[in-house]
Amino acid sequence: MSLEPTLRSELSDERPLLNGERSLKSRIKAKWYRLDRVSRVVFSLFALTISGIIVARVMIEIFDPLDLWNGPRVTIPPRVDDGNDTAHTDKERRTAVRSAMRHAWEGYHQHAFGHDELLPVSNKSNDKWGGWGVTLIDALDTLYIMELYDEFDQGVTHAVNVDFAKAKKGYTTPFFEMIIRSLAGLLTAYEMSLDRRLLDKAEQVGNVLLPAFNTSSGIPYPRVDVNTGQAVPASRVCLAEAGTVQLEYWKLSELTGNPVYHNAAQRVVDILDETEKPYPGLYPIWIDIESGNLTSGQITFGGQGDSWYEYMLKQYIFSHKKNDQYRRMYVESIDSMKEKMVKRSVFDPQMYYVGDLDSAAKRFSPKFQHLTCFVPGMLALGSKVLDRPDDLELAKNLTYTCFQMYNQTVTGLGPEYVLFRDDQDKGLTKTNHDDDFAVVSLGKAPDLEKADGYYLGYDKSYILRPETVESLMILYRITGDKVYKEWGWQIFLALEKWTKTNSAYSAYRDVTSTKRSSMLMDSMESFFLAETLKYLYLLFSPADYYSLDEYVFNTEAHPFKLLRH
Ligand code: DMJ
Repeated sequence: MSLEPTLRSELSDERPLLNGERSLKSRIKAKWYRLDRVSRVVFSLFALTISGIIVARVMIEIFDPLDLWNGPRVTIPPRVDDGNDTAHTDKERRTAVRSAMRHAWEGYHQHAFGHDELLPVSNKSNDKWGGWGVTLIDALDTLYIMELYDEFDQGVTHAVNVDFAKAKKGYTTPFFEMIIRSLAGLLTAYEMSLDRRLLDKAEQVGNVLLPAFNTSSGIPYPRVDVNTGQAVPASRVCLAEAGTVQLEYWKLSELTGNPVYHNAAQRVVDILDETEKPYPGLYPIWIDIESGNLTSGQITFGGQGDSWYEYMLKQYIFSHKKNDQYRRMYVESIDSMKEKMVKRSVFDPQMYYVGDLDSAAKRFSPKFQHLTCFVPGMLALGSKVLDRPDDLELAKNLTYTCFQMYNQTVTGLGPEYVLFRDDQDKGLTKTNHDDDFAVVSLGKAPDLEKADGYYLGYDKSYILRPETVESLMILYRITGDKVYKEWGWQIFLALEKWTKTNSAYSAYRDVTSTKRSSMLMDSMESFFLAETLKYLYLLFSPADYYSLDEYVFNTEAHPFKLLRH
C-alpha cells in the first residue's frame, strides 16, 4: 500500500526550527510527490547529469595536469590586425618557435636534466642512448642560434663534465647515432662559443668511438662498448651508419689538427666508391664488413640509406667544391635516382615521390617515407652548387608532396610514410625483408585509406621528425618563394596544437586521429630540439643568418663552418 504524498508529509515526525523553512520543505515535497513516476525519473536523471558534469569539470580543472581535456595550450604570437595567419611577421614567427624551444628545454631541465630523453607526458626520463645526456648535447647549438644563452650555459656546464668513456653498464653505443648527435653537437657548440672544454669533449667522443673502424676492411662496426674500449663484432652494417660519419670526423681532424679521424672515415667512401653496385650510383643498404661488398638489393633514399647520399654533396660543399670524387659520386647517384626511383601519383600528377627499389627482385616499391623528405632540400642545394636547374624543379615537386603529407590529415601532422598507386604497382606483395623495406600490396591491403594523391599506410605516427621543415627552409632560401614559409608556419601551428604537453612536445601515434589524449606517445627524440625547431627558426630568419654559403648542416642539423684550408 502506498500513502498519498500529502498525507505522508503530514505524518512526518519532523519538527521545524523555523516556520518558513518547514513550510518551504513541505511544499517542495508535496510538489515532488504530486508528479507522476515518469516525470520523477526524468527529473532525477536530468539533475544527476548536471551534477555529474559539474563534478567532472571541477575534477578536470584540478587533476588534468597535461591539459588533455582542454586541448593544448597554444603559444602563438598575437595576430596582427587583419587576423590572417599569413600576416604574422617573420619576427613574430621566430619568437613563437623560440618560445617552443624554451618550453621544451625547460621541461627537459626540470624533469630529465642530464638524462638522454625527457618523457614529455609522464615527466619521467630515459637513458636509452647510454646516459650521455643526448638531448642536452644535441640541443646546444639550437639554443645558441636562438640566443638562449643562459640555457646554453646550463647545458655546457653539464656537458663538459660528462665522462664519455663510460656508458650505462652493459650498454653498447650506436656509432652513427652518437657521431651525428653527440660528436657533431659538441663540435658546433665549440665553433660557436670557442669554449675549449667542448672541443676536448668532442675529441673524447671521437676517440671512444674510433675502435668501430678496427675491422679487416675498414668498414666500421655499428656499435662500440665504450666501457671496454672495443667495438662489438658484427657481420654487416647499413649504408647510412657507415657513410654518415665523414663530415664529423673531418671537422674533428680540422679542429684538432689530427688527421687520423678523417683518414679512417674517408676510407669508407673509397671502398664504397670502388665496390660493385647494381646501378651506377645506387648503393644497396647492407654492407658486408669483412669484404666491404654491398650484400642486399635494397636501395632507398629513406631510412638506412638516406644520409649516405646527403654526405656526398655536403662533403663536396665542405671542401669548397675542391673534391671531385664527392661531386662525381653525388651526380651519379642523383641521375640514377631520377631515372629509376622517382614517380608521380596517378591521382595528383603534381605529386612526385621517391620510392624504394629492390634490385635483386627487380621491384619498385611505391612507398615514400617521411625520412625521404630531406631529398628535396638536398636536390635544391645541389642544384645551386652544381648548377643543375632540373634538380630544382624536382625539388619543388617533391616538397609539395611532403607538405601534402601534412596538409591532408585532420591534425596537419605528417605520417611516417605514405603509399602511391602507379602503373607499375600491380602484383606487388608483402616482402620478407626483415626491415619492412618494401611492404605493400595496395590491392591486398583493405584498410589503407586514400588521401588526395596518396594512401596512408599502417604506420601513421609522427615522431617529431624534421625532414619536411628542413626542406622547406632550404627551398625558401634557394628560391625565395614565400609559400615555403607559409607551409612551415602551418606545420608549426599543428605541432603546437597536437603535440605540446605541459613539459615539452610528444610524438603522436596516429596523425588521422583527433583523440589527442590517447595519441601522445610520451616520447621526444633529441632531433626535435636539434633539427625540427632549428630549421623552423631558420626558415623565419634572414637568409644570411647561418647562411648556406658559409655553413654545411650535418644530417642532424648541426651547422659546420666550411673547411678553413
Ligand atoms: C635524424 O636523427 C637524422 O636526420 C638522421 O639522418 C635520420 N633521421 C633523424 C630524424 O628523423
